[in-house]
Amino acid sequence: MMTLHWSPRSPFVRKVLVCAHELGLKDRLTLVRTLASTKEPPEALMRDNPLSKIPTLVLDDGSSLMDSVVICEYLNDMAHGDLFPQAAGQKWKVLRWHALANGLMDVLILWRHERERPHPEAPLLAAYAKKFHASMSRFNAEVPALSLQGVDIATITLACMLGYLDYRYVDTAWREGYPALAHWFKPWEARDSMLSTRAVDG
Ligand SMILES: N[C@@H](CCC(=O)N[C@@H](CS)C(=O)NCC(=O)O)C(=O)O
Repeated sequence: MMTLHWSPRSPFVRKVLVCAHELGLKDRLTLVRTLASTKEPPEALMRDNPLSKIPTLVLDDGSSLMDSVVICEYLNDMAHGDLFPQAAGQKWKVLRWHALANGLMDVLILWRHERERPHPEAPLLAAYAKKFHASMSRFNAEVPALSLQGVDIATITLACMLGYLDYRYVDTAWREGYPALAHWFKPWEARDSMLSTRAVDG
């Protein structure tokens, strides 16, 4: 059994859970609810991950792995899965899309922190919005190529990023601005792995 520092709201944790689900490993994970407060890093989490970030996976021997993509690759190897294609033609395509989707998730977290501050910095808000729209436009334009991809670390991360928009960024009305991407997301929303890991408050 492996223990995952978990929150129902984190898109990075969701990415790990969706991978585990798709790989048939979800019952091998014990979830511990961990509040990764940025201002008050919890001791219990810091013992397993000095960066105080979730997801963090604690293995049977007490050692731990951090950063969602590392955890996902570990699970993929354990299950002999194919979420990380190795053939050169696929590998760099998938790692690039993963980096874009994951990087956009980072931007969304920073943007949210900024906009919830009592006095947000206008230039920062504008820069986050600019990066958001540029990245979304890029994905929207690449939907024809994305549609040829199956279930892999890139498409899972992109789906979790879009799921996070539906949770925290409803105000962006992203489906109206990026209809091809919205169409791409439809079958993803209906997957068991996505339905059983939806973000909830609490
Ligand atoms: N690069 C990390 C990002 C994880 C991350 O930012 N997690 C957030 C929650 S969504 C967190 O733990 N924040 C607490 C902190 O940074 O203090 C990954 O991919 O796992």
